[in-house]
Amino acid sequence: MQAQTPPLQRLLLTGAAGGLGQVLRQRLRGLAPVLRVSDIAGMGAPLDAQEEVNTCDLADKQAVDAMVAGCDAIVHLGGVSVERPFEEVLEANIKGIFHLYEAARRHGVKRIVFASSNHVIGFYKQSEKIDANARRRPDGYYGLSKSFGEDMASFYFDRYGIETVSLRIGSSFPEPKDRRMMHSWLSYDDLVQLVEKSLFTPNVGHTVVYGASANRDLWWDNHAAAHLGFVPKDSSEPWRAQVEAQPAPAVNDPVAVYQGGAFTAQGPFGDTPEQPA
Ligand code: NAI
Ligand code: 15L
Repeated sequence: MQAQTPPLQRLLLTGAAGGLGQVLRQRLRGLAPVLRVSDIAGMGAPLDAQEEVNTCDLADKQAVDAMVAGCDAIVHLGGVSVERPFEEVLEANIKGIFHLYEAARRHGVKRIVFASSNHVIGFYKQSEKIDANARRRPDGYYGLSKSFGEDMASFYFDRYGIETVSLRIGSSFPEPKDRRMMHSWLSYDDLVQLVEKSLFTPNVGHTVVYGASANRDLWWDNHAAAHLGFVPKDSSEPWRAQVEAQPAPAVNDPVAVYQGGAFTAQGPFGDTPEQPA
């Protein structure tokens, strides 16, 4: 039998004001006696006596240090979550993840669940099936920042023993919105299962796992993360008729060609009034 991970005392959730943060703020309650929720945006009052609310800009090293102090595990969702000019991504995602891991090292955090993204591998074609060992092919500055985050996780495990599960989340929304998401959709219930397994499975080292539900035509093979025991329960199939009633994109449209969809065609920034830096 595998050893159990020690029980958590204080769990930190970053990005708690965002779309997935609002879901996990509710659904991770009870995993630790204290849930500390953090974001640069307002989160309102604590939901209950077990919750601590912390406002923090991930670009501010001292503030991140204070945010992490006293926590023993982190679910890191905070940061820029779409393609944006490099300077914005640099502050929140690249400097931000450095500040987070440095604070984790200083304060003895042993486990991080990092919201990476499918945009780390966005330039693979939709006709390809890949696993976690496939060479990364980021599809923009945002994808590059997530790729950097995965390398940060790998380094901090090798050097300091801090374990991370990097979740290459597909598209986690209440329902799949288009044809691409029929492949990439991750239900909220499956997201919660994945986060819980990522927090409590012993000996994960640095594990990379794709976050998708049990959709019919998956692009991603999770055999390299089988030790997590993630078994998605949902599927995009119930939305197929509704989604396929939408007009189909042209066959050479990036949304129909690449796994990263429209992200592969965004930018450059700063060259035209339509794409300001
Ligand atoms: P979101 O954009 O709704 O939430 C991100 C949160 O990070 C926001 O509340 C924002 O205020 C906060 N944030 C931004 N800059 C910050 C800074 N400098 N300091 C502190 N907080 C800052 O994104 P969503 O959809 O909730 O995604 C959560 C995480 O999961 C993100 O890291 C995103 O990249 C990742 N992800 C999400 C996917 C999805 O389908 N929802 C797919 C792949 C990855
Ligand atoms: C992401 O990484 C984004 O954070 C999310 O908003 C979606 O765009 C998702 O990828 C996706 O690829 O559908």
